Amino acid sequence: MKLLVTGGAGFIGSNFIRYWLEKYPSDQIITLDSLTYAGHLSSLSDIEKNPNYAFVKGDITDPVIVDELVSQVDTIVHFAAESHVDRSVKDPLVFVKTNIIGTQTLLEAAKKHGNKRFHHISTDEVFGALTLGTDAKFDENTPYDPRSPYSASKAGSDHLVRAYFHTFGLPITITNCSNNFGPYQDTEKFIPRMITNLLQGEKVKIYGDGLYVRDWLYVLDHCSAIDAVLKKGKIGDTYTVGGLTKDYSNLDITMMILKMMGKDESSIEYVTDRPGHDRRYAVNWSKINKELDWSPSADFDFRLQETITWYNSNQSWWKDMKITSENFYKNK
Ligand code: NAD
Ligand code: TDX
Repeated sequence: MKLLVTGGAGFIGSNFIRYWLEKYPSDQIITLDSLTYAGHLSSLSDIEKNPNYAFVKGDITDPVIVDELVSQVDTIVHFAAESHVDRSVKDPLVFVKTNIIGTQTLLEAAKKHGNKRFHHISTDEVFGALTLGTDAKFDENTPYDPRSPYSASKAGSDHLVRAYFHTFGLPITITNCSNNFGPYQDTEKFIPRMITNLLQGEKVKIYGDGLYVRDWLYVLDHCSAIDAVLKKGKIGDTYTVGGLTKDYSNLDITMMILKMMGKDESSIEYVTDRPGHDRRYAVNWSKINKELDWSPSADFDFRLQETITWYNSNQSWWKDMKITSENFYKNK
């Protein structure tokens, strides 16, 4: 296969490229990434000399570069996005540009060049929020109810991807997954922010009462889910992907990390809540489990400990970005 991976210098994209080239070493990957604040070439430094890998710096909203690259591949795996909810509260416009116009630019090129296979990476946040203390979960039939500029722009991109399937017969699939964690995640996100704060002797910052619930998916499990959908997924279909079977609040996760890092509750600082903060996400992943035989590979606690070890051993990877992310939080 020859793949165009958008957003390959980001968290999940870089993990996906590494996963794919290890598993399918004769496949070829071109990645298109504009290297925003969230794009880090250092996440791909072990891959840059691989003859089956090429990096192109460019924007997914640029039809010229997108057209040229799409013409060279058979499959597009679309990760590139503005992905941080807090940033979407501060500056929604760039989310509309990248997430909606960028996706449409890619879809148009895929259509023009003979209906190329298109896999779109999306989020469970398009489904809105669930009530705390219930067993309700998001699945493929949950109505859309996005509540932040980020999730609204991702919802818009999902609708466009489905529209190109119904209107033009573009061979698409979509995955809507939960919160990823693991190596190479930017320190602006919850789990790496907590770990790196503690490694630097700082307190962790908990929004509001800390009783918000997310479903946590180990990033390489997400990559294997995308692999299953690309190889065996039904064209036109959506798959919801999650990692947990029970609820953990942000505070529960904080307590686990504090314990694993030999700290206690005195390292917690409660800070102002996020506006419009979604209370609870939970994902029913039984469709991808039954139809494509996918499931998460290990327990959450095991992967969390591995992630802490990775951040401890790779401080040079995150030291500079930590300054950028904490500056963002100071000025938001
Ligand atoms: P990220 O923010 O770490 O990386 C995004 C990458 O896209 C960066 O390398 C950035 O430079 C690039 N990019 C941004 N705008 C671009 C543009 N206009 N043109 C070209 N490149 C551009 O994001 P991530 O966490 O790796 O998320 C990847 C995808 O997965 C996104 O579509 C996101 O919505 C989705 N997703 C993420 C999570 C999560 O927990 N991280 C969960 C569900 C879905
Ligand atoms: O310092 C913090 N303190 C805190 O309490 C940060 C950074 C976050 N939080 C809370 C907010 C959320 O309840 O932790 C939870 C997770 O926050 P984020 O890491 O910002 O993730 P979230 O907003 O849930 O969105 C993530 O998962 C779904 C990704 O950033 C999205 O791209 C993805 O679609």
